[in-house]
Amino acid sequence: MLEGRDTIAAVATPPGRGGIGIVRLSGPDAGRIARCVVGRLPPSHVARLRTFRNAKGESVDRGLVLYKPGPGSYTGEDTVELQGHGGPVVTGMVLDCALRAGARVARPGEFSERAFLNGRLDLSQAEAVADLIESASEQAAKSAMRSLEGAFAERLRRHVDELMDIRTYVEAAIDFPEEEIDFLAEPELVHRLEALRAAVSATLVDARQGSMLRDGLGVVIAGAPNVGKSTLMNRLSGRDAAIVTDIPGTTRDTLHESLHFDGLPVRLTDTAGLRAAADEVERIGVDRARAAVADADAVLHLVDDRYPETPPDAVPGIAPGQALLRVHNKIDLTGTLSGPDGGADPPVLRISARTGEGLPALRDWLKAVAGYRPGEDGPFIARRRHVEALEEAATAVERGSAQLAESGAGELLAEDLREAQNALGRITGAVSSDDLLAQIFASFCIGK
Ligand SMILES: Nc1nc2c(ncn2[C@@H]2O[C@H](COP(=O)(O)OP(=O)(O)O)[C@@H](O)[C@H]2O)c(=O)[nH]1
Ligand SMILES: [Mg+2]
Repeated sequence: MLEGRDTIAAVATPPGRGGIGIVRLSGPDAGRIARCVVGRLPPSHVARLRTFRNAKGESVDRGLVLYKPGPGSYTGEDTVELQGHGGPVVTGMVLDCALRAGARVARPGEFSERAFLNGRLDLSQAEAVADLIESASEQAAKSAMRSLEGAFAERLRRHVDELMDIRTYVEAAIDFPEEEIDFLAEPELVHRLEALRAAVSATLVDARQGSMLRDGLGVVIAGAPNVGKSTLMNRLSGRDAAIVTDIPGTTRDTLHESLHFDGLPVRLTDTAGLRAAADEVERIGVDRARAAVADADAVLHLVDDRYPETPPDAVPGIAPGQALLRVHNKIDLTGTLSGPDGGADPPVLRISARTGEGLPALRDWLKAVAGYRPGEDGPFIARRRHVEALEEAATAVERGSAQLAESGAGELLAEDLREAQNALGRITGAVSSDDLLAQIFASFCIGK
């Protein structure tokens, strides 16, 4: 346990009126401070009714007191919960009693930060606490719970164990080159590296799904004026979010809608038509469209099916690796059948935003891009930073293996393995910086 910490206090229930209001204390002085407020403390983990009193001995509230001495508490420190009546004034007065008795107001996420620093949770689990609280769908909540229970942490631990094992072997082989056998040439090593790469990649696939559940898929509708972008936006979101007219240049700003496809959260953006803008406002709109495209996970490039002979322009702002679908709209006017154009690159889909024809296929394509497996909850919740770290780890292992295969370069392999381990360590918090921790815990709520 970490020494020299002060004792923190916060209202842990949401602001406003409710059945109960909980003031939570954590730190070496939690027991003493609580005794100032409630008199005698109940035994560990047993709730007892007490009157809460201020420094003058006046009763402020009455409720249950729960005392959990460290290290067997959420934070790993001595903690006390004062469960009084849920009103902003009364909980404020109880908190004040605790502060006057020597506690300090907790920062957002400080309880969870202490849980992490005291080794009660790894960083991925601490983040899962916040993700559980913030989850916007049942799937996301279930996945966050599995992360909190350690499903993600356990996988990472296995990767790190295997990495350390291989590293030890490789470093020993480098240090004792005079041995008869070339240990680096052993096929066993190649197999282990391949198995590790495959395992990390599998975790990466699951992490992408988990991060998609948390952050959703960013989808941008782009294309020339009047092709039906806003009509499609309204169709997919099921409401008249965007103004639709037959006047080119109607949409001058980017519009956002949040929706779900089968539990997959989607952030949909409608953009101003991409063309040489007629005025200043439209020019800004086109710039924003370009920026939205650059940020997107998937881009729907809409074209009018009546003019298929015009070769569609490239979408400005799109990067090589981005998922792009060319969508021919208004097939109700051309009589073309809906559906995909097999083998085209980028893939082509024919729809009518007006009649809704072809939209199920469009949704399916987006789900496929997200790697979304409907009905499956995903084994754990994850964040973008986790996905990036896993990508880094997988790449480092792959690069190391390649260098070994090409030139028997043990030193380079060892360096790559070290890099992979560091990347994974950033997820669990084994490797962390104060900045990273501050950034993560600042997004938590007060009292958690
Ligand atoms: N017939 C037909 N008209 C459509 C379709 N989608 C959009 N439109 C019409 O095309 C015009 C331009 O649509 P709008 O959504 O504003 O296009 P945007 O400029 O790309 O946003 C409007 O008159 C729409 O009613 C479609 O699938 N079929
Ligand atoms: Mg529009």
